Amino acid sequence: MKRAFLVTALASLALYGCGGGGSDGANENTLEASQSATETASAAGSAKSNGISNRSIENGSFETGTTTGWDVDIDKGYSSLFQPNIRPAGTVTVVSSWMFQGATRLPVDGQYFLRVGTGNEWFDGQGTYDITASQKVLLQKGDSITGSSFYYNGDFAAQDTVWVKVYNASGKNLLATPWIEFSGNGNPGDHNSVPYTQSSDWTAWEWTAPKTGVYILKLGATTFGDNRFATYGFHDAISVELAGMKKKSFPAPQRWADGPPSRAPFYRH
Ligand SMILES: [Ca+2]
Repeated sequence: MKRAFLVTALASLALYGCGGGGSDGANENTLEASQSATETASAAGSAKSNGISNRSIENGSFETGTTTGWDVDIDKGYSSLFQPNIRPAGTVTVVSSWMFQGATRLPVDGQYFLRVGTGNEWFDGQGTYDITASQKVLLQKGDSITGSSFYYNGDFAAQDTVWVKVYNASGKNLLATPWIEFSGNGNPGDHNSVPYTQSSDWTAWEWTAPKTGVYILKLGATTFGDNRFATYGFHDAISVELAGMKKKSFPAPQRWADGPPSRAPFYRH
């Protein structure tokens, strides 16, 4: 346990500062199906043109080797132990592999994938912090966003969640959680079959737009409390399948017997 912590702590230090500011661009846009793509792009204001007008995800496989196309937003917390005291709560990083316990996960598409993780920051207090990579996307009714994700359970306490969530255009209303996992050590009732220091397999997920409009896809991590022992979510091959042009669907592996939990049960260090 101590060694694992040192490794993740060093990784955290090495990656410190890799994040970045940014915002979700909270423009309220309500679209009607009759609007043209041009009107839609205009209404989207500060959002990226390609993500809005083309019914597609920009850099959804992260093959630029960067987070181009994604808005990175990392909450900050206060640590009386470290300098500077005000520190990013986690990291958003493009990687080419993930090694754990002698095993390696590689991309499901191309050479790169995204890692969104909590930190080893020893925050004071009992705050909640989000680390996210977001992208606005125009979808017509019946279009689907698909992708693959896995996670590394890096905290023996259930203080971290990693997830894929879909919000409305303002970012205020959560519409769906296509994928979520959380840290912990197999506490009774949490259905968590991935033990501490292990990783899940790549899992395919999908969400279909119920109506035409602009949506925000967020790939995120949330941590609560001291923000020690980092947990990571990994994401790749994110794209839009246009309505009426869908590939043959395949059943995603069933991780949760009773469906994904709405939130993790929190246990403190
Ligand atoms: Ca990729």
